[in-house]
Amino acid sequence: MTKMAIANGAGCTHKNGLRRILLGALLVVGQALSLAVGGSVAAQQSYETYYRYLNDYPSDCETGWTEHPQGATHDRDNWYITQEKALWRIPVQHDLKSVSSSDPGVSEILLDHLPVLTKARFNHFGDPAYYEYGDQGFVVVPLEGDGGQGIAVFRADASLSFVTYEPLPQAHAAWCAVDPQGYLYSAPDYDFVTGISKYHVDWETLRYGKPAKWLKPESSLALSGPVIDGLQGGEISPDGKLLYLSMFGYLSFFSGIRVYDMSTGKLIGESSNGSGIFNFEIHTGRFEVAEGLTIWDLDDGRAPHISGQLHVFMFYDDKIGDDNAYLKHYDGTIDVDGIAGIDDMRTVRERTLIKEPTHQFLNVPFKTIGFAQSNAWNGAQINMKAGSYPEKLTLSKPVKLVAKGGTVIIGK
Ligand SMILES: [Ca+2]
Ligand SMILES: [Ca+2]
Ligand SMILES: [Ca+2]
Repeated sequence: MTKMAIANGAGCTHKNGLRRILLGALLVVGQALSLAVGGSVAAQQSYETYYRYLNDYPSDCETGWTEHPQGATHDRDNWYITQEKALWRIPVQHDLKSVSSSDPGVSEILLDHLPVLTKARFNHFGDPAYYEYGDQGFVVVPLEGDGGQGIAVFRADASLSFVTYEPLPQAHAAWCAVDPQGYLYSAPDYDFVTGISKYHVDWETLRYGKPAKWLKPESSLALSGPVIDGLQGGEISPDGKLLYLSMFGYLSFFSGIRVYDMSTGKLIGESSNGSGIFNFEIHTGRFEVAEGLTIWDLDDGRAPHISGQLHVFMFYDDKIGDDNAYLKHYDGTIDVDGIAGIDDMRTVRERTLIKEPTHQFLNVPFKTIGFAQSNAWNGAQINMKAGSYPEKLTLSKPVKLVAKGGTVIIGK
């Protein structure tokens, strides 16, 4: 009998803390159960992975920001949401289901009210990104138009004041993302995408003025796996290791989220449609469209009805008023419950496939830690409900094991 007393409860968001607990957990298991974990495991990459579908909120919703929503980013306390011709700043405590530009704390700026951009014939904001340099926060917004593509920079405060823009040598600019070092990424097109472009940003001069040139192309990153089409959104995880891309493909028939390793460009996972843990349910037949995304840890309960870390937009035009939008939420956790859990993925699939397309997923825990691990991504957290798990466990992935609500006993 092995008693496991591993990091209890509270989610750990600091990567150093996570790494420490992770190694601690592996050490405990390795010593106590003499499992073949050793060097190969330590050498495996651990990521910030967000792939467990939680819910849609808002769901099938029509309000101020939902006509052609394009994507989002955030600072510590606010959402920044783009529509084709608008940029919103919405406090995190505000219910996204009902938003008006006259609500307290909400700001909105319209593309058509920015003559510098309309003169340059830009007509479309894409999925934005946020970066803080010194004490100044910036929202960078990809621009598309009849005169070419660009990147616009706005101050991330209540004024949303426009700083400057610079043309981008790309055929399209549906999204941009910024990594922890301040490099900006975008895709050169939205169909037939096999890699992403990287740009150096001169944040220092952006902070102090309106420089003529502040973007400089760097070498691009090739992506492995199937060619992408209908690419709409991109985001880099806060640890800088993973690239999350959202797309709705008519050529490839793939719509949803793909996740790539930023150091190798290797595809490490993709969502499924209507089933599974990484569920991105989308009905392209009824013109549902995947849009941009952001990664923001909202497990602290500040955002009404929203939790998780990965948040992805989808919308469709129901022909009545504004488009109806969904915001899908994901985290990096798998629950295990030795009594009420399931140990057969087919069960999950059958249970979800017979359901009407309500964008809901029957999120049931797994029965065994081993089965949870086989469905976990590197870096995932496995929450074990207190109790006995009479299984022979071999850990082969860098996962974080957390005992929830009491003692967990493995192997007897
Ligand atoms: Ca778009
Ligand atoms: Ca974004
Ligand atoms: Ca509508």
